[in-house]
Amino acid sequence: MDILVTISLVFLLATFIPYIFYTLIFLLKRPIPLPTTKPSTYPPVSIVLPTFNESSIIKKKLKDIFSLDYPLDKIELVVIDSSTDDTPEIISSFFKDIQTIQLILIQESNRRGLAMALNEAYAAATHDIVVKTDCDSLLDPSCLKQAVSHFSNKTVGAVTGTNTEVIGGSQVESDYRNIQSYIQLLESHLDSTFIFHGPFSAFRKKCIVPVSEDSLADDTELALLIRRQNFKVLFDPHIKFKEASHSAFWKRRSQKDRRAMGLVKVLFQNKDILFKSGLYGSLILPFNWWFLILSPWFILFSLLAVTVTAFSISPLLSLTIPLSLILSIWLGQKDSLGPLQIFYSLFDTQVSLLRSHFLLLTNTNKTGIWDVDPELREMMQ
Ligand SMILES: Nc1nc2c(ncn2[C@@H]2O[C@H](COP(=O)(O)OP(=O)(O)OP(=O)(O)O)[C@@H](O)[C@H]2O)c(=O)[nH]1
Ligand SMILES: [Mg+2]
Repeated sequence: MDILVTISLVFLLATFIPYIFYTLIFLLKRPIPLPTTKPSTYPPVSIVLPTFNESSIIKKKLKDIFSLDYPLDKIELVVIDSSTDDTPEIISSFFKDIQTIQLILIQESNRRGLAMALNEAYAAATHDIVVKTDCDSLLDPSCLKQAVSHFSNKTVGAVTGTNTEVIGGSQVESDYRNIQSYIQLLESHLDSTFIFHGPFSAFRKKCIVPVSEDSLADDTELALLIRRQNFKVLFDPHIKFKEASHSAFWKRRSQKDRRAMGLVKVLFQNKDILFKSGLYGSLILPFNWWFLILSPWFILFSLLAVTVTAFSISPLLSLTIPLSLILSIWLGQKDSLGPLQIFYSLFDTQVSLLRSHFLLLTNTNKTGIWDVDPELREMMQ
């Protein structure tokens, strides 16, 4: 029994080691966000917007792009659309009398998946800085200026920002984003960050290469491919956006587990640069392997060991483990765990990752196509 308890504790500790280690380096290095510098010039920028059946929110998104604090005549909007609803018609009529932002509207004959659509849109973009944004997100007006300022540094190949407000008010997502921002800030300070976000990522056009056609994490994959070319790929918390999300356990699974699958796939596809390529390959990638690939299994083994220990004392006692787990999930998804809520957000992430491993092993979603979440679109309105 003692052995099982020890095993359980060792696994639990192993789960948290990367978090503890990152916290210690964070305290040692005390990374601060890169200073906000106004760009001296405003270079032309291409904004890429992929759309699939977004008729309920597309107008709002276009208005959001027009409210950016940036000379609008320096912006080209590349929309790549595979809708079967009237999204492209709404876009065309919105742009009918517009003279500032130049529109390039590419209509796909059928839905091929986001990654393939983006590869085509990036190739069509004509400017040296290319920003990618999702329809179901809102941008802070200053984010384009802030992102552009980084590209005057020739070593920077890409930059992403942070979700400062979760539309819909999900505490689970908000806690997870806060933790992730610390991780990304540290990684950026050390070298480059691993995860890039769909609502806002900016890339140096000459560094853009096609991502895998079935990619489920296109922004992270592209950032990594740019880091492979020895450019820095940074996180800047001054680049702010809003995105909708759920707290409910089952509703979170479809979005979060798919994104988790995407990240795990990117790590596997690029395992050849593990322990190479400076601190990125020798520290940041290995720790992301630990966060994303090892930790979920440690949690599972730890729970199993504790359940077996409880069973060896009394079968009835062993029931308390799954029951307390269910109770924690029930309270956590209602954002009602008080001070423990933040741990729940980590647990929820680990659930996604573990499930994503099983989904990948069973070859689920090989196409890179998924159902767009209508409830998240409603929250946007
Ligand atoms: N052209 C094109 N755009 C797509 C396709 N799938 C999704 N999109 C668009 O890509 C952006 C991101 O898609 P989302 O479905 O929001 O992806 P997500 O944010 O990971 O997931 P949810 O918000 O949970 O639905 C949105 O603007 C979609 O309209 C596609 O197959 N083709
Ligand atoms: Mg989305």
